Formats: sequence, structure tokens, C-alpha cells
Amino acid sequence: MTTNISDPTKSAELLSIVVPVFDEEKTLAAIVEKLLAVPHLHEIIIVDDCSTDATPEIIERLAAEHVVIRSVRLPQNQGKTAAVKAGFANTTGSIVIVQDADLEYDPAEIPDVIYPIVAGFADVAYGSRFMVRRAARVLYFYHYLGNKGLTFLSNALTNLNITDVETCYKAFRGDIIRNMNITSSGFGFEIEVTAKVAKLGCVLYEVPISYYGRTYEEGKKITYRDGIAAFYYAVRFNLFCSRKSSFKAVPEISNRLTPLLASKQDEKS
Ligand SMILES: Nc1nc2c(ncn2[C@@H]2O[C@H](COP(=O)(O)OP(=O)(O)O)[C@@H](O)[C@H]2O)c(=O)[nH]1
Ligand SMILES: [Mg+2]
Repeated sequence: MTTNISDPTKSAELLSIVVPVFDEEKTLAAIVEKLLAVPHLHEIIIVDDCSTDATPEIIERLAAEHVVIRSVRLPQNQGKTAAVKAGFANTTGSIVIVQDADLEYDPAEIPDVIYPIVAGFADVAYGSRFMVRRAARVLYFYHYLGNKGLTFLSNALTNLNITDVETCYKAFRGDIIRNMNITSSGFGFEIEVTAKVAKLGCVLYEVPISYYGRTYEEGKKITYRDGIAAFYYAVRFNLFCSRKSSFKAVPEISNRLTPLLASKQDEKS
């Protein structure tokens, strides 16, 4: 990997966290508090997708209290994909990860998720809820079926053996995600980005994570319509989209990646 990666020796510039938010007044402050404790944090970019509850005031307060927090507000509600896209454009870190604003994923596990990239053997790393690390809430069977079907179709088209394509924990080398053209809407990002990192030939790892899922009564927003759209996006972005059009400038991928942090042994010497 050679293009546009920030100086690997500067761990202070390591990790950018993008938080897409829509009406999450109940959980936003709690999730941000956990994110502030993540090692090697460089910045948190909170993207408010035109929330209608107290979310904007909470973001304003958090940004005033912590210099690492920056916020973007979209003029109208456009969906998670538009929010993460706006967030990515504002990042500068060597690694970029997405963190949903609910409490379904535990930021304490972010260091594990990004480890394959930090250590230099991956370009992209996903946290998988089907390789359970500590605990996974038992929830909707039809969501499970939808995710399995979608993961199956995405894998069949990318020839990558992923277990959880819809996971929120997706981490990328910064130059890869900043260079990607993202054109889907709604929740299409998960499928689109997977198709495009596959086209690029990225080295992708999965890491087990926990899942503290929430119900619709507790605020879950994704619907079966998003699931149907995702099947469409799998076909569109895998079969009708070229590698060249997937990126502003196609990032260079090398088989010999460089660790982004000095190992403990290097630090001692
Ligand atoms: N920006 C944006 N984010 C949304 C929207 N709907 C949901 N989200 C966010 O996307 C994340 C995931 O939403 P959720 O309903 O929990 O879906 P799931 O975790 O993928 O099943 C949460 O952080 C939501 O706040 C939306 O319309 N716009
Ligand atoms: Mg969620």
C-alpha cells in the first residue's frame, strides 16, 4: 500500500471514527463517551442526518466539550449511506471505522477490529456478529435469514467468504475509503462498499465481535425495504460497475503492507 497513507509513525493520526446519526438522543452521548476511550483516537466525525429529536443539541454540546469531535449536519434526511459518505470526506486518519450511534456494537472491541490493518496484514477489516466474541443478543429470525441470503449473494458475486456483510463495524485504510465513489442510498453502503473493496483486490479480514442488538421498540430503523434494496445493490455494484468507476483515483494495493504502528519490540529498541 503506497498511496496517501498518513505517516505510519504518527499514531496520533491513526483512527477516525465516523458516526452516522438519525434521532438517537437516547444513546448518542453514551456511545460517544465509549468512543473517547478508544486507543489511538484521532477524531470522531458525527454526521447528523437531519434529526428531529434532541440529537443536534447533544452533538453541539459534545463537540464543544471535546476537540476530537467534529460534526456535520445534512440539510435533509438522506439515509445512513449519505451520512457515512459525508463523514468519510471529512476524515484524515490512516484508518477509518464506522460506528452506529445506537449501542448495538461495543467500542471496546474496536481495537480488535482494526488490529489486522494496524498490524499491516489487511487493507479492510469487518467485525462479524456470527463469529461471536463475548455475547450476541438473540433477535429477529427473519433479519438473520435476510442477512444470510444477502451475504450469500454478495459472496457469490465477490468470491469473498464473508460471514456478516451487513455488520456496522467496517474499518478501512483511510486512502481506500476516501477515494471510493459511493453512489447508493438508504442502507446500500454495506453492500456497495463490499463490492468495491472486492473489485480493488483488498486484503480483507473478519474479526469476532459481540452484538447487543436492539428491537424496533428500542429504536431500530432498518426495514425489510432496505433488505430488498440491498439485493438490488449486490447485483448492480458487482455486475454493472467497473473497478475504475468505483474510485476517484484507484488506490494501489500491495501484497506487502506496512504496519501502521511500531510493534512493542520496535518501541523498546
Ligand atoms: N444518517 C442516517 N442514519 C440512520 C438512518 N436511519 C438509521 N440510521 C443510523 O444507522 C445506524 C443503524 O441503524 P439501525 O436501525 O440500528 O440498523 P442496523 O443496526 O443496521 O440494523 C444507527 O446509528 C442509526 O442512527 C437515516 O435515515 N440516516
Ligand atoms: Mg443498529
